[in-house]
Amino acid sequence: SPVPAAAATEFDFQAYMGERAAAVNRALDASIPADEPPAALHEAMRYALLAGGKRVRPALCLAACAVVGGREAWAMPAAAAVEMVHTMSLVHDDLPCMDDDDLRRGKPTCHVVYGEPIAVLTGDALLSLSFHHMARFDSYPPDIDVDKHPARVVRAIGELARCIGSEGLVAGQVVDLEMTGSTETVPLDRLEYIHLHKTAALLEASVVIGAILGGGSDEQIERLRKYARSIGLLFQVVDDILDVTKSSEELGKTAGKDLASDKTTYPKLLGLEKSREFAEKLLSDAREQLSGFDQEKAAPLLHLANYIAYRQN
Ligand code: GRG
Repeated sequence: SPVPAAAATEFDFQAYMGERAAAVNRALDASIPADEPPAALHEAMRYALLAGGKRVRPALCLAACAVVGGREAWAMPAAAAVEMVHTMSLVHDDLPCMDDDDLRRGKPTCHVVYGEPIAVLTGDALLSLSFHHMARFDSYPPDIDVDKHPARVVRAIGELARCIGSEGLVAGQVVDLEMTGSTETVPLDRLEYIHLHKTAALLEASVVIGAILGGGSDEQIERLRKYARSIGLLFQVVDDILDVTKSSEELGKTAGKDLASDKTTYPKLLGLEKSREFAEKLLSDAREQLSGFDQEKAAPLLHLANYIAYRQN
């Protein structure tokens, strides 16, 4: 293994995530006025954004900033921004014209509570706010390098925009929608395209912009980009595996729901064993990208990868 066992045991991952989530939640809470008009819009934005969620993307952003030697506070506006983008993508994904879901993060979805027009506009406003929040100078602490930081912010904003637009998240959603309702099995390369765009692209942006704002070198940024793409795909492969194993446990059968349903998954295309092997390969690829960094500073990213690989739901 490229990572010493000691680094893997002496790190309190739960405490790490809890502290980051609390700090990010404070930044998100402060970013949207509770009592300014239009009240319905700000209320809906706060409802969607402060509804819980694991805050994995902000944690990745802060950890990437730290691994290249930056202070986490330099990347906090970006960490808040990636959660705003993630949340708006969920709000739009839940709409009746897309996935038509009534529940999200254990609560009624935004359009169920506020109506469809407000839910669409809540997503639009959160997307705009993400860039506004990163661009405004007063989001940053006083110890940023005033000569270098503005250029890093511009680069980070460009990176985020690219990863979520028609080359990234939105592209993944469009191709996924094209596949929905089709009775044909999605080929493996198409399935991978969907996951790399719909899920991995925002994880990639989170990590890359954290590293940019932390002052990472181009080489460090590209290594972290590869790390993020591996864990992004891993996230979905594990999701597919859990879908099968969880539903087979619930049903008390060996054949799970997704092996029988129309949705194309990795277990359906590769079988459960090969899917698990693929997940192991993605995890080891991700860990390998971290091997050149200071191991103590890389511990959060290592544990985030392990968490994505070994989570139970
Ligand atoms: C980004 C401009 C723009 C538009 C959005 C609707 C849409 C276009 C994209 C849908 C993207 C989507 C729903 C991707 C799935 C992402 C995913 C893996 C969600 C689950 O993430 P977790 O487990 O959730 O991190 P929590 O609730 O913990 O944050």
